[in-house]
Amino acid sequence: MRRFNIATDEEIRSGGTSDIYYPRTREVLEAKGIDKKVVAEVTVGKLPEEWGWGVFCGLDEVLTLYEGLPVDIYAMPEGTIFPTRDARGFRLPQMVVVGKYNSFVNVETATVGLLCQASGVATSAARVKKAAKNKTVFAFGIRRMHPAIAPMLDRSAYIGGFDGVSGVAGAKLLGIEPTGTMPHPLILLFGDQKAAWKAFDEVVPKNVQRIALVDTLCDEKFESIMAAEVLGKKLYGVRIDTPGSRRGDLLEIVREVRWELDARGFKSVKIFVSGGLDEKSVLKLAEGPVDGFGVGTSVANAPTIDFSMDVVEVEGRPRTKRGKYSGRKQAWRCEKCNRWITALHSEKLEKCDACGGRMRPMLEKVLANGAIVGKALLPRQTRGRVLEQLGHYVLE
Ligand code: PCP
Repeated sequence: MRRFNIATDEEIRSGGTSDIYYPRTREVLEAKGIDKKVVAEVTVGKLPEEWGWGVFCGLDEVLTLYEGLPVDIYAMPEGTIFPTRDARGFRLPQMVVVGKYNSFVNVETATVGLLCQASGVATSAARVKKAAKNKTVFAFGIRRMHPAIAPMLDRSAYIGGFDGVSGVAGAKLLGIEPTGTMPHPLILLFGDQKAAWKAFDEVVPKNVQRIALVDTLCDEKFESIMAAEVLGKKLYGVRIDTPGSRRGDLLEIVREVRWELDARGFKSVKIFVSGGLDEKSVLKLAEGPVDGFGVGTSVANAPTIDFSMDVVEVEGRPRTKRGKYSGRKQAWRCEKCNRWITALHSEKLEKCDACGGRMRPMLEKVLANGAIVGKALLPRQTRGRVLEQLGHYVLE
């Protein structure tokens, strides 16, 4: 019996979460004895919110979806920052599936959905991380989303460049310690901030940073000073989660807190800010004396990237619908200047036509006749790859 409103692993893999027209298509094709080899290509029409680039994420679950199916998959490595079009304006493929159409038609819906949501979250996270400059950013958003997808959301935010995640299951998947401070109810149940901070310090393991929440009962400045006096050197930082109704100028509140802490010798106490933050507010606050951010809904509920999957070749012949380019393709990227070129699969590009750098084919074989191939990177390595590339891109 289904207790939560979620699909089981088996339902997802067997097409139980498909749009109905795909199994019907398969039924019709099978009834008429049509079983053709195709190339299906994943591309993006337009990125949301005027984003100029996306972070490719969700391939891990796509491979879980296809494992055992008699198809080959070629994809950009997870964590690749991609444009939707190449340097000349041609659509750029992010993934290609090669095999009998009937063998994967039932998972087409799930394929696209896995990539659309994970890549949307990873891209939003990368943008927030870039907006934060060199400051720390933690994912706090799973509370606003269905818990069944919390691990995927945390993984995507981390791959996008976030430094940590609050979710227990997400952190476990990533092989990292979950990150969190303390919630308002802790203070409210003690009815006294000092008692709550002291109790937290007494009970919680020593390896957990002591970050006091300082906006529950009084002014952030006075609670910050109080926390520093109560916990002394043990206080790692304060978290300011000022309610929207009291915010006024949050950057100025942060400056004031920094000033007053410094004036009393608490220069090492870090300042974290959370609550309703997004790319724009992080960009502004990062100019001030903020050491880190907790960002939730704006990233967990990021717009999806509208990947679509289209047949571009049937039985070795180029064939596709209006609005798309036919033929199996490869996406090439210049190792030197990051220029992207879409080319037919039969073409081999050597040198970049702009800078002469070496062109690298970015769609690598990741599934061979249903078997996962290639080297799997750890999430922190994929995240590192995103952070490395982020330097080449700007927030638009
Ligand atoms: C923080 C804040 C937001 C959370 C974190 C971030 O919660 O109030 O609710 O999500 P957001 O970016 O979507 O706003 P806490 O202060 O920890 O929540 P609580 O009131 O439960 O203590």
